[in-house]
Order: sequence, then C-alpha cells, then structure tokens
Amino acid sequence: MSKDKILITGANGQLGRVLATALRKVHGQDNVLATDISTDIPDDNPYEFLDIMNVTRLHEIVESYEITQVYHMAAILSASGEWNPLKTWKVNLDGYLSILDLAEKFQIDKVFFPSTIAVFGTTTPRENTSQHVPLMPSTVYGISKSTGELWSNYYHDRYGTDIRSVRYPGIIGYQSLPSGGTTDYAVEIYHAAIKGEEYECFLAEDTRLPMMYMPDAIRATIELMQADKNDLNIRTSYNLSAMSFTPAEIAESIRKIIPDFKIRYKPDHRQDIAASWTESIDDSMARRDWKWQEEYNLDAMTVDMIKNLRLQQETK
Ligand code: AKB
Repeated sequence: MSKDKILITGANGQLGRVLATALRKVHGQDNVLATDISTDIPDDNPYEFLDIMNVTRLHEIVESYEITQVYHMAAILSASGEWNPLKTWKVNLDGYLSILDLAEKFQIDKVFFPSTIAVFGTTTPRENTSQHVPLMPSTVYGISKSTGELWSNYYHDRYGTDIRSVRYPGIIGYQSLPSGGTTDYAVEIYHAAIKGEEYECFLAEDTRLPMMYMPDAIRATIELMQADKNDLNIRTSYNLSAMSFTPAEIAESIRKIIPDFKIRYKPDHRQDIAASWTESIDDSMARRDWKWQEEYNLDAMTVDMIKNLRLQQETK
C-alpha cells in the first residue's frame, strides 16, 4: 500500500466526494484525509472539519497527519461566487495561497489544483479552444482560478513545487450533487427525468458547453497525478475535454431512454456566464503529455446516469 498521506480539501463537494472514494482505493482508506467546511459529515473516515480560511488549523492538519499530497478541491463556483465576489476571491485565491505556502514549507510531494473552463472569457476563441489563449474571465470564480493557475506556475518555477492541474469542463455524475455552478443543469436534468418531471432549464436550449462524465474526470485527475513529472509541460493548467452539448441535445439523449421526457427553457443570470465560456476545447497537450483519453460520450453517459440514478431510487 502507498506511503502517501493525502489531504483533500472541499471533500464534500461534487467532485471531492467521488475523488475521496477513488483515492482511498488507490492509497488505502486511512491514508486519505477528507476535510470540508460542511457540517454534513460523511460516514466515511478519516474526516476533519476544516475551514480553508483557518490557516492555523490547516497547518496543524498538514503537520499532524504528515501530509505528502494535497488535492485542493475547496472553492466557490461560478454562479454562487457572483453573490459575494470578495468572499469568493478570499476562499478561492487566499485559500489556495495558504496551500502553496504549506506545500513549500513542508516539502509536500504533489499538489492538485482544479481549474476550470471558467478561466476563458469573451476574448477567447469559442471553438476548439487551444491551450494558450487570452484569458479574460467574466466571473470572480474564473478570475480566481486563472490567477491560481499563474501562482501554480510561479511556485513550480521558483520553488520546484510539483503542482498539477486541469481545466475541468462541467462535470456530471450520479454519486453527488453539484451546487452553485453554471453547468449544474446537466446533472439536475437527469434527476428530473428519472422522477418523471418536466425540467425547467436555466440555460437557453442552444447553449453549447464542454462537459465530462464523472468517471472520466476522476480518472483524468488520478492519471495526471500519477504521470511522470518529466512528461508534464504545462504547469498552469491543462485543457481537458470529453464532449460538448447543448440542453436540447442532452434532452434528446434522455428521450432515447425516457421518450416522454419534457424540458422548458427559462434562462436566468447563468446564461450570461455560460455565453462567456467556450463551446469546445482542444486538449491535445493532455493527450500528448499524459495520454489522456475519455471513455464516455453523451449517449454512453446518459445510459449510465439513468441506470445508476434508477438503482439509487429503488434502494431509497
Ligand atoms: C461551474 O459551472 O461553475 C463549474 C465549472 C465549469 O467550473 N461546474
């Protein structure tokens, strides 16, 4: 079993929950410490309450658990971040700087920093967006993540800190619910569909966004963290992609299994955020450097989502 001691921040979030389970399979249950500010404490141990703004507690945890790797998942996402921009900046950027500072002080072996398609903005080419493009994000979430990418690169170049990062597209999974994101509709829609409900979509029907199924996102994360560091050429954050679709297309995919599924559209403030992002991503550098390859397309994801959500429904 691995000698690594893993810290996950934001472990109760949409990705954090599934990542904790996956990392425990790789590194052993006791070697993965899940932390979160949430009071909804999972049954799964070890778990510690941690507010990422509490630097003293973060320091104590890193020291007492002899942490060797950090997956820093704690963040406020694109839509909810807009309700309190300064708090979002503090949590997302100051929180990350505390992790970087500790990584350098304690000589932590590896740090994973999740970035996002929200780093792109209206000055970014919208189709097949390549790795090195102008970044003019419109949300404070996007600003904090694009700044975080630059800090990652800086710590790598200046201190040799081994930070690895991907720009996640919207993530869809049955295991956990997203909250506060612009791509959350693509999870909510499946929950409505299996309950036989009509779904009211907060994005317009033709809003195309890059998306990824949870098993691919988790595998991408772990494969990047396991890659040989000499193969990695991007120390800001790798573009990462699997599929792109619109609300109308995901509804059509669901109708192949649930023919009478209905959707109506009522775009809200999140439409402007989605419109500032790109439609599709060129992730050839991830494919070249660490052999990234997705497994799921839209229809394969729909089959698996509906199968698993129905199983969950039956066991409730
Ligand atoms: C969001 O919608 O804010 C996130 C993201 C794309 O980073 N899912």
